[in-house]
Amino acid sequence: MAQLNDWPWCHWAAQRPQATAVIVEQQPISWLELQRQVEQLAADFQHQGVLPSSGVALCGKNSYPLLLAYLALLQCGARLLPINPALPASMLAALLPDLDIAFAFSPDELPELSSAIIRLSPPAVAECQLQCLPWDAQRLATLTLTSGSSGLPKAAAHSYAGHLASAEGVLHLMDFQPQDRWLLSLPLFHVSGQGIVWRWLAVGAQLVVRDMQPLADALAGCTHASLVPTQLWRLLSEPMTEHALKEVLLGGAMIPVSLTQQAEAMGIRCWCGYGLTELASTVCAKRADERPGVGLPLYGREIRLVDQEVWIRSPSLALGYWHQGALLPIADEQGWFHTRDRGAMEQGELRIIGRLDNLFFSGGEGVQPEDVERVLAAHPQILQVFIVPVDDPEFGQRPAAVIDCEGALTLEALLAWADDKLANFQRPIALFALPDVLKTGGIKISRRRLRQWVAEQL
Ligand code: 4YB
Repeated sequence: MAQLNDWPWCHWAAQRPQATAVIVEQQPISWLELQRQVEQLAADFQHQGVLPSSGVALCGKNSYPLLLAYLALLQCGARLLPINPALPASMLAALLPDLDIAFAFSPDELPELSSAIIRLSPPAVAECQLQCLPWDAQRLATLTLTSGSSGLPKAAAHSYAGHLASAEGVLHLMDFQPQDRWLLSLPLFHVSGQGIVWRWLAVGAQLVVRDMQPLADALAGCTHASLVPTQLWRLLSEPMTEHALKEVLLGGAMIPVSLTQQAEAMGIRCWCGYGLTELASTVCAKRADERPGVGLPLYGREIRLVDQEVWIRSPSLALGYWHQGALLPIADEQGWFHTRDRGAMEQGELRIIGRLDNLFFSGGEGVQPEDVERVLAAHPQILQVFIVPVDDPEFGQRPAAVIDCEGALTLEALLAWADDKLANFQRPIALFALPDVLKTGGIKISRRRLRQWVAEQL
């Protein structure tokens, strides 16, 4: 990894001006051209009032203009908050005032926002002069929203150094060279998308920005991609001809061994990762094998299990949660972040069992939804499955299943299939098809919203 003493795009523009930095659809853009476009946009944002440390929300689906705005706002020294365009206006109204957001920008359309927030306009044609801000790796750069299971999301604040430490850990394990191409396959408003960007910037490699539908086409010519398990399931179910794909980094949810085995059989090297927003993406990872774990901590990270809870210490840990102009502490006094994930060391590696907060009790028995999901996910028709508790006068709570599946599947058929695989208290009492309203463009389905939706169906 290069030692960066300048904005990464300026560093690579000086080192390798004509090398390809980005491929937009099929169109290559050199580092020199990228630097010119980023600086012009940064100057334009400055002209509209963005100052170092201004809070700026950046809203949109992945696109080249969104990537340019991400880099340009960094170069302004802004405190940048990427947001999911599908977030409801009511949530933004509740969230943004506490995050001290003064400006908002979207290359597409901005959602409804308070009138106190200044909307940045698309770049004007006239060129403005850039006020150069020196690169300082320790500067607070981004706020990334967590997908908290309850209440409002929290905003994990990372410096450039934190993002680069995250990149460095992954790059110690995976082979990613300047001539390689990583598809921007996950959203920039999620830490997994930003992880791709920072690995690209750390190496000076090529980033591919494309329409993601269908994924098999988007992957043409790409050597690397980050995928959540459902994306890889869908990809494997589409006809795929020749591909350049060398390595796929998986994460975000439990990764079935059967999935990586199928992908490996097609010549795709799979890496199983475990990452979190607060840690700027990947913490543990391993090359996929026959075991369900996520390997060991990457270079620079430490993990501990305390009463089954995973604790992490890492230079990629956020500086804190941003709230009303201050950073709230994120770690304990020794620097450990308590993840609320339940884990175990098995056969020399970490296995994630589930979220401590998801555990519920049914007739006195503890149900860890992820345990049941792991079993049901092996059903050949099921792409994705969630177990949520529903209130029950006799048992307190009982499990219901929500599935994303191919073809029709009844509860009876599922229970017959799972007959010898689940304990009685784990058997779902109801089955629902995952509704589109809950697929909100993020990489994850919110369990809180799932629970609410299921309660409404009963
Ligand atoms: C898991 C899990 C696992 C997370 N098993 N539960 O660059 C990457 O590392 C990447 C590549 C592909 C897809 C996603 C990623 C990520 O960054 C994922 C980061 C993430 O999901 N952050 S999060 O804040 O939204 O959620 C974190 C939680 O997700 C963890 O606390 C776990 O509960 C769960 N999780 N990886 C089982 N392999």
